[in-house]
Amino acid sequence: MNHQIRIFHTSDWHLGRALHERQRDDEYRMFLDWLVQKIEDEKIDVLLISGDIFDTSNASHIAQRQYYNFCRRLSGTCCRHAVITSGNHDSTSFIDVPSRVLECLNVHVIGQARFNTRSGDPKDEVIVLKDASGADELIVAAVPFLAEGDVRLSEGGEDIGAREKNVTDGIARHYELVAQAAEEIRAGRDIPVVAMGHLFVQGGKIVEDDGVRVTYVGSLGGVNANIFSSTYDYVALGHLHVPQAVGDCEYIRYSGSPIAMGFGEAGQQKSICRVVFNGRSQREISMCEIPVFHKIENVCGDQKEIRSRLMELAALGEEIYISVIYHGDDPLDSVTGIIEDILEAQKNIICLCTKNLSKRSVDAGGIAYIRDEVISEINEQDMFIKLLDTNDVSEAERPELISTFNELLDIVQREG
Ligand SMILES: [Mn+2]
Repeated sequence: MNHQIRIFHTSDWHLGRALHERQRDDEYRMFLDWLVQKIEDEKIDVLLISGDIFDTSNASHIAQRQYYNFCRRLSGTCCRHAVITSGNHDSTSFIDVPSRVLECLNVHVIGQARFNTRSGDPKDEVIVLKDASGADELIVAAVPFLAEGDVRLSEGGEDIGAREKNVTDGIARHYELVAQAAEEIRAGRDIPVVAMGHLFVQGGKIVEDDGVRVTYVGSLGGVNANIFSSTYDYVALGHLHVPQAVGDCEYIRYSGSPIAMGFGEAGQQKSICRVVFNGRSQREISMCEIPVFHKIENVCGDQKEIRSRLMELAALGEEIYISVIYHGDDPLDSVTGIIEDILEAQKNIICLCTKNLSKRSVDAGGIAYIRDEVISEINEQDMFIKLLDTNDVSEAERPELISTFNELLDIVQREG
């Protein structure tokens, strides 16, 4: 008689993240309330969170409180275990430091990779979860985000291509070693092994303005899905914010972020992955849809179209964040005035971003912003690209510069 185990897989919460200058603590609170309730309603046994719990390495007090409160509330539900691994946005030590205390709540965390090319034991990244009677029920290969230094020794004088290959080979080796350790622990028993990961797997879909930060320059193509050995009965991924299976492997999945991270994700159905095992062989994967806790929308068109959509949104009465994208040919001043008059009168519409894509402005040198972008919401990498653009740095020179910049940034962020 097989034992049923019900799993929720989520990732990329980015607690503390703002949409432009707007804090989204209320949305996160509603999401976390919803999740606790959903876990109860669906009698979930295990929750997996595959990285990017926090948006930044020094999370705000509110974000931290939301995290710890959630862990505490979770321990009062039917969910027997949570496994949380870090993503590229998380501080590894911030995730690791409270591990002993969180163990008491049956929340297992892995911030820093537990082994690398020099030291450590792959078994330390394998977590064995027990059922109510104390028997092993699920084996989790809890691999956190792997930084370059976790998977390879640095070698001088290699070009970008060689460096990229060394990183992707190192990641593949890491997953293989954890798979071997998990297989040894399974020892032929009918217990599923689930891998976690926070990385870009080839073929993954991303959209513009979805808040995904490129992790290693050069490895934009990511690792191949075949690095996940047949040991793994499910692979719970984080990093990409669009919910998706990788290639045609239904069991290698990105859960996606629970709320839209930017206007590029407006209207996208967000979800949590639901995985039900009855032994290894019976596996059901389905999506649990997440409601929208705060509407966001891109309002595009010429003056007339924008105006009419704004009036429709005003009539809804519900608070909504919008981004206005103008495509018309009227002089900009008159359009801005009309939009601002409507927004002034309709308090439920909050405009966070406006872009001018009129033919006139594109001819005059590309996208012009009606209002300046807010510096605080441009990430470091984008800022560096802007600097390269401003200085007319050629495409040929860029990879080296970007790579060096990212290396420095990584050092600063790790130490900062
Ligand atoms: Mn993320």
